[in-house]
Amino acid sequence: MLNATRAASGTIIAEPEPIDLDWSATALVIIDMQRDFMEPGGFGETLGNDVGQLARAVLPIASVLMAARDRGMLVIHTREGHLPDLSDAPPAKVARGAPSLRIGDPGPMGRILIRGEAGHDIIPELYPVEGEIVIDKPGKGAFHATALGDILQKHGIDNLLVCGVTTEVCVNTTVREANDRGYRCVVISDGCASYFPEFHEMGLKMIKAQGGIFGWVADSDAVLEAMQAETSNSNLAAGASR
Ligand code: C5J
Repeated sequence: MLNATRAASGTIIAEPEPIDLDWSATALVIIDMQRDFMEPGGFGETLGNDVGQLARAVLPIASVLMAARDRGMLVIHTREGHLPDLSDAPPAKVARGAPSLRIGDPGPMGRILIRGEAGHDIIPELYPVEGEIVIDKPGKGAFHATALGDILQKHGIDNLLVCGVTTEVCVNTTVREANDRGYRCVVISDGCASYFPEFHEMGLKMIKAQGGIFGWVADSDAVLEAMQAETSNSNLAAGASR
């Protein structure tokens, strides 16, 4: 249940402390909600993971995504993956671990973690709509070898609401990259998930520890409350000036 009084000015009730954002300079970044990580037969499962652990993030992300679309916020989806010839895949990444299938091998959803294959695409529940930006990234961080920085700068973005999978890998790496570039990141706790629940918890703690060394953490309800409060304030201000 949302409580608009708790976030009367559009401030997000976050940890380690509330954060007041300029919402016109805020984007929603959804990290790697791809079939390859979320569904059986993809990259995540070939590494030996229980992909069912990630499903809990879908509904919270969907609710924030809907609110972001309603208010015309910049929405960016990312996808981790590689070119079909693997020219952008470091051999050290392809060779790592002992997966049942390696990056580029044929699997039930097409070649594992390869752009254009069914497994590489975003899950239907969160599929991008026209106008939303999709960043294809070869690394764990969304800034490495992509145009994300230029796109954010072009749109005048200073703040990022970040969610997706997995908390301790691509979400954490992206938040650290963004923090070093001067962005304020609010990580949506229930909009992230890991194959390892304890890594999810620690991944969030690492972000908000030491006074928010990499960013802020808030749940989806707190983000929605703040969005709703800010919209009400804007509508009131528009009404008063008529
Ligand atoms: C991983 C990701 N875990 N999106 N990728 O390899 O977190």
